[in-house]
Amino acid sequence: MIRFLTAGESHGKALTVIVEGFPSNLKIKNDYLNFHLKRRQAGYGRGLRMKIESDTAEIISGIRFQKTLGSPISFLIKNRDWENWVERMSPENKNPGIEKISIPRPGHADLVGVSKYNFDDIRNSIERSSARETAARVAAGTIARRFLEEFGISIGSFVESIGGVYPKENFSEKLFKNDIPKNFIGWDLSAQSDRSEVRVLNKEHELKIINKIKLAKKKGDTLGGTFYVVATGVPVGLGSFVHYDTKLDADIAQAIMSINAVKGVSIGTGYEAAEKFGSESHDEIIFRGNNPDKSGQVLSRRTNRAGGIEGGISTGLPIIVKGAMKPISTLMTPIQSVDLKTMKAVDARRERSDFVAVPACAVIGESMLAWSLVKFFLLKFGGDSIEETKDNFRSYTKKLNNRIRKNFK
Ligand code: EPS
Repeated sequence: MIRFLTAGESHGKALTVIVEGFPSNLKIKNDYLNFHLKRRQAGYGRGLRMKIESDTAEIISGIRFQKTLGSPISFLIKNRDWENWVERMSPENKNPGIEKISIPRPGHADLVGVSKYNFDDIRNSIERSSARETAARVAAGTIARRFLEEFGISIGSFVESIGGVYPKENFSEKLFKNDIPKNFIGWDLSAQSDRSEVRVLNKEHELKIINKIKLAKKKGDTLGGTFYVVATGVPVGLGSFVHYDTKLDADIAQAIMSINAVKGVSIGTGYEAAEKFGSESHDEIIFRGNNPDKSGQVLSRRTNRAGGIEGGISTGLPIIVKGAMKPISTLMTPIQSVDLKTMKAVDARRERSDFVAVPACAVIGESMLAWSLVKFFLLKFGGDSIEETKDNFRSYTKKLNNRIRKNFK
């Protein structure tokens, strides 16, 4: 079973990650990790912090000569901003005069954090609840992504909307219709969206969104949005219907929902399906005859409204996940809060933050989806070395079609 653990405060010395359970001999280069870490930092609407940080993962263990060893992999991602916080974040208490924060921001973890952990300073809540932690997740998720590539599984994402600004033509419609080019891979989406400042697929849409963000900034306000993460090449049979916690869609939903500020997740047509007739919602099963698809399958679906998962199990079609991120909760024109020192109504506290982080959220979504897929992939195919996993994978996929035919003869 793979697992990862992250540690680190937003303005502490560094973030650390321990990643466990990957087979040996998986090739991975430091540049590849840093490339994906950098993608998470981009996007119009981020705050000044992203000008300070330049995330790179220092490999501490588990990788030798650009290959995994099968032992725990660990990384260190330094917080450059720490230099400005040495005293405020010190593990020692040499300067008791440091100001304590007593005004919680609505929507942030400030108030629930001090309530739960019995803190006398909101700073203690702010630090670990910060989305800075997601840099560590991207490092872990990038190992997962690299692993999936070995099996032809590719992941990409795009932003669908920010502040309610949707595109005229929504690429998700094409995905649901299964009307995508034959050699389309998930990464194609990111290759295109990474060129946009807000990670959308269309220039006109980008301009409209940037104008909306400018308006939010002018008002001292923030915005959220929606994004899609798509994985192609996923074999039939990841996940299971036997238990609530073995369902692939349930695990993916948890993985995406765990990203800071995400309030909604759906798979395939999701909420839209709830408004339709069954005949408009389900995907007709088709037999491809002697014309198997890329994964060698002869049975498929005409459309992909299910988003690549039926009964908690992958169908072999692209996995389509949508996430909804609420607006950032630090507002430069604040809404009302209560000062915990005086218990009087006051404006919420302002502090440096982002105006929009949906583009980054989509990149983190890629890592979380990769993680979830590898979890189920290794449960099914196992292996202590990547070579062993490949043998198991090939033997399953090669025999899949024949098994079905034989069983029903
Ligand atoms: C965050 C607040 C901002 C963001 C931060 C998440 O940080 P700061 O308070 O230092 O300006 O920039 O995100 C990151 C640092 C990051 O790497 O994504 C928050 O309150 O969640």
